Amino acid sequence: MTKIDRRAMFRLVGTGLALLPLTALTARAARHAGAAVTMSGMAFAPASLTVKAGTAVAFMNEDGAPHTATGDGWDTGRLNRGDSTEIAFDTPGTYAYACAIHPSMKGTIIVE
Ligand SMILES: [Cu+2]
Repeated sequence: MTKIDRRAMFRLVGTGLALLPLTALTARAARHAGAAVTMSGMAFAPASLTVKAGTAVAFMNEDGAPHTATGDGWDTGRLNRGDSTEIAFDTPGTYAYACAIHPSMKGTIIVE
């Protein structure tokens, strides 16, 4: 009985530790939240956005047509009118992206 209780406690501690990095990531993203890119008139606005590392960028579709913001290794998925998705940019660099449905729609996120 004592053994089982100890193991259960161990599992709880393990679960808590596993959640820590996720919490830290969420807190960091929230600190710089507020940047947004609008999909409107078949274009991303602003087409080029500069943010600090750790910023969560919200992509919001205001068009009748569905759009995505699709970069190298990241993707908002299909967003219909009124939908939005946040992508966190943690590493400095220049991130080009396009709409997977309308490839002529292009944008860039610059992370400093
Ligand atoms: Cu599109």
